[in-house]
Amino acid sequence: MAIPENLIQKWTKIFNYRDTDNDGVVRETDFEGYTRHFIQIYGPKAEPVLEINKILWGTMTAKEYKPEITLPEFLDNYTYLWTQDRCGLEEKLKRYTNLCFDAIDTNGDGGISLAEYSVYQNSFGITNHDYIEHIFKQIDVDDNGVISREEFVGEVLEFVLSEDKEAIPDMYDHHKAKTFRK
Ligand SMILES: [Ca+2]
Ligand SMILES: [Ca+2]
Ligand SMILES: [Ca+2]
Repeated sequence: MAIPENLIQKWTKIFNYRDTDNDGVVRETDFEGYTRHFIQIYGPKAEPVLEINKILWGTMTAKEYKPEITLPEFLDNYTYLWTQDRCGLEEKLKRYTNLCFDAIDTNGDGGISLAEYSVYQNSFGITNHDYIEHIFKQIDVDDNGVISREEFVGEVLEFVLSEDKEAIPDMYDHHKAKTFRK
């Protein structure tokens, strides 16, 4: 089954977003470091994310366990999952995004404000406020100034799994994160 070109482009962005040192390889240790950093920012509330991230690593390497993967391997694995086990992949991503939502919503009011979303982006070195606001506004589908759980989980899943060209194209775009201006 041929994979739509725009899905391949989005998955490539996800890989590059994870390959923070740009050497063409994502390692499980990088992945864990990223999650530990998340826990440092958000405390015990974020600890379940470490567990689900281990499961997600299993997803990224799909067919057999590997401590590191390259872009072609990653695309191959996601192609396999997208065609053979899309429901399983969707289920894991849903658990992951729900746990992330709980952590990012630091005041626990059930919504992510722009300030809370900025803390989240800043914690991964993304400090371009124009970019952060640009993505925030697109995830806030009903435009009420707050990202609800449904909006957050829905938009991330749409980015990863949907062929829909309307899915937020800049969400995991490291280049745009640096260069985007209003
Ligand atoms: Ca790397
Ligand atoms: Ca909140
Ligand atoms: Ca909203």
